[in-house]
Amino acid sequence: MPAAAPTAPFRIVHTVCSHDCPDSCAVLVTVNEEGRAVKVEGDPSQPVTQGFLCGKVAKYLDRVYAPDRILYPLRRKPGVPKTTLPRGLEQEAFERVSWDEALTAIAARLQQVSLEHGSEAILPYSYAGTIGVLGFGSMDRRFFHRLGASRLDRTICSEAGGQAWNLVYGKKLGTPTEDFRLAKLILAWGANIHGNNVHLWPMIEQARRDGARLIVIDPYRTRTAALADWHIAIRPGTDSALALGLMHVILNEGLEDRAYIDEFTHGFTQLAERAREYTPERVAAWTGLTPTEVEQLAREYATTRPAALRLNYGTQRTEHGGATVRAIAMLPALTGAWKYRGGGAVLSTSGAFAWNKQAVERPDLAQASPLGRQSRLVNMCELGHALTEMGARPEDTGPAVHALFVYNSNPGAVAPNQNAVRHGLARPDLFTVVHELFFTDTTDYADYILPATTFLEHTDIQGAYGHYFVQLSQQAIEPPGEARSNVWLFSQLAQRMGFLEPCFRDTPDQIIRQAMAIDPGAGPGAHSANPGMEHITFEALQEQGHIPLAFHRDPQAQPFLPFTSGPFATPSGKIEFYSEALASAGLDPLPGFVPATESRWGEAANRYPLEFLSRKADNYMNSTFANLPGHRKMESRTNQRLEIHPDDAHARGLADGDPLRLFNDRGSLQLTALINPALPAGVVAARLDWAKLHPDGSNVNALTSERLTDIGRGATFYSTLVEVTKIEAPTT
Ligand SMILES: Nc1nc2c(c(=O)[nH]1)N[C@H]1C(S)=C(S)[C@@H](COP(=O)(O)OP(=O)(O)OC[C@H]3O[C@@H](n4cnc5c(=O)[nH]c(N)nc54)[C@H](O)[C@@H]3O)O[C@H]1N2
Ligand SMILES: Nc1nc2c(c(=O)[nH]1)N[C@H]1C(S)=C(S)[C@@H](COP(=O)(O)OP(=O)(O)OC[C@H]3O[C@@H](n4cnc5c(=O)[nH]c(N)nc54)[C@H](O)[C@@H]3O)O[C@H]1N2
Ligand code: SF4
Ligand SMILES: [Mo]
Repeated sequence: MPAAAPTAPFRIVHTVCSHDCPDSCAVLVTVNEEGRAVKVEGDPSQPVTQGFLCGKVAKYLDRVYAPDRILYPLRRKPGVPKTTLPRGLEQEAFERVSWDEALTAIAARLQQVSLEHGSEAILPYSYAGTIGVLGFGSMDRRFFHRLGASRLDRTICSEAGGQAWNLVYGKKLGTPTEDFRLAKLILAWGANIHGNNVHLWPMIEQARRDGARLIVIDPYRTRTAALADWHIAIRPGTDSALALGLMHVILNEGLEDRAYIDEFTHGFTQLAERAREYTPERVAAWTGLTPTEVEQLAREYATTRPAALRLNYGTQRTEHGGATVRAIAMLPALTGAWKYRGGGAVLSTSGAFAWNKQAVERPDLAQASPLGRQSRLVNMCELGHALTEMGARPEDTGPAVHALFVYNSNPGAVAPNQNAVRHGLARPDLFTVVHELFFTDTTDYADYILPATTFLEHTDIQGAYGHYFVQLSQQAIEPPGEARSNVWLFSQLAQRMGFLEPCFRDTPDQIIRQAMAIDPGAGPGAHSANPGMEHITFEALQEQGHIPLAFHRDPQAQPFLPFTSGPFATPSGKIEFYSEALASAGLDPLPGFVPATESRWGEAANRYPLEFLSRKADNYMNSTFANLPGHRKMESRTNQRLEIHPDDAHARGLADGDPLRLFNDRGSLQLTALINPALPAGVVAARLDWAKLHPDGSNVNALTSERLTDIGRGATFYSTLVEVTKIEAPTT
């Protein structure tokens, strides 16, 4: 769908960055008369994008036109074993086939697996290669529902925090990003703003020019932490103790907002009783702060107005991440910070977008599948288990996995317990299809590799988890080679499978209208029927690119103050300090601190005494971009380094630059030491990268576990214990 008629030598197309980032930038793509994209820039008219892109997407044409992009469908050559392939030589393990051959063969194999083992033996594996509504989950979901494949529980990122937030507030809404400008105190809690949410930064800068203070709570000294007025280098996984300690001080000193609490919250008495246990002294012992710091932070937070809390997902990648997010999320309800424009909190804004998921994903198609019902759920954090020992646990139901269909994800790099994952991927009897743009840690194990598109090459519609704009991403250029979008792929595959339902022939424009609940029979100019989008038409989006949700249309005249008028979408209709739902699930109805199994207080710390943060790179997107030389250069300071406190390094005879082995029971990894006095003692950190770019072919996820969080069954990347030994020279 071309955006504008190619009359001028150049045309500018409104797209949306579809990478998994809260900012969801409006990206203007300049396309020349040969149809080649020659420039990408942030749209100056989008109030959050404000005309700039992050460092990684500013260089996006390096990705679109990368010489190593996969351009054609490929099939594994007969007899070539499944193993990690040397970079640059991947092509040799595969042979080019036509789309038709590939689709026919894949459909036949899926049918065969379904007949022999049952349709649940097929497992889709996808996450957030694109977060566009269509690309993230539309035709693919229809396809797998109709097929009766196992359903994937997409928990790897935000389920613990998301569910925890919803237990307190009922809906993922928060302070608008633009309103952070008005704050007098900004608390960035487990939030790497420069790295992961850079469009919040100009708002913070403006607030600071007007006298605001920035406090960062993060065990790691991020660029944001280094620029803060106060960096609190808390020990990983102890944030709930700190949040309860703050409550303790706030209540002791009468700094809470009684009127707000009485009107809008549930369970205050029980919470107050719980908070009484968390004296600054006890909290200090767990968190590594001093008691005075706990008191100072509490007073500053409770007495500064407006106080804005940017809680990102860092704290919930820990074993008790659910309780942690609940505890932190309660703070603005205790102090009434929500009442002031520029105050409150934001974890995610995604709850504001009421897409018509039923129409887009068609879960009802499961009835027509061989199972005649919804299939089993497989937790994506347990991929290693699912591929190697399905059936070994009492809770496992259904057959072993015999076919794996990967798209929008690179589990060979990003999934925990990498050695188990790879062991599974290497199974010769496992049929694996990967829809990708590059030869990744996962494509090395594929039977078929299919070429995928970038957001410049397909049409999509997108909300955001960091702002309140609906945006249309128009196709700017033709896909290179034979790259095809997710929607196209699953539509074609459905035809090959003989699925006759008309929804498998829907075009992207039709699915966009379905997502927006625009009556398919209505002509041009018909409005969305989704709450908050009633003023939006498809044509207006084509013209304007981005349109704010109804409540955010005129922020000057009508600022959006979330959680200032009830009832809320919780069982009690109030903000829940105390959760009956958790109590009836046998969980603690109140937030509390419990040390992680893999923490300095755990039994395993005798053997593996160091707490390991396997962090994201500021200039990659999880594993995306790590193959591009320009992006790698921006990460050169910490490439394949283990950051370690001087005391911990000294105890192991390590000097800066020494080669070392990082290990635990699950795996090991060679890195070199980077002495970092800003880390808390006992905490080490290394970055997520492609495994195949490490000398020994493993990345940080060789160390992480499949243990799940307390709430939401999410991933616990940041609750990992390790030990380090010096090695003489790296072996490859
Ligand atoms: N540049 C860049 N941007 C990204 C991504 C990327 O990989 N690179 N990833 C995207 C994705 S998938 C997501 S989900 C979002 C998430 O964005 P964030 O939630 O910000 O994700 P993280 O970087 O995992 O964690 C944020 C910070 O939490 C810190 N942290 C770790 N453990 C703890 C803890 O126990 N307590 C506290 N207080 N802090 C802790 C980490 O050191 C990190 O600096 O960002 C997105 N944006
Ligand atoms: N140790 C450690 N591990 C982590 C994390 C961490 O902080 N530390 N973070 C975790 C988090 S929060 C997340 S969200 C996950 C992220 O896990 P993933 O969602 O798997 O993220 P990426 O590594 O970005 O891989 C996405 C892949 O999708 C491909 N892709 C992009 N667009 C498309 C498309 O349109 N179609 C298809 N078919 N493919 C496309 C990209 O090329 C890329 O290889 O990683 C998790 N893993
Ligand atoms: S990754 Fe985030 S900051 Fe960068 S362009 Fe995309 S949405 Fe914007
Ligand atoms: Mo994520």
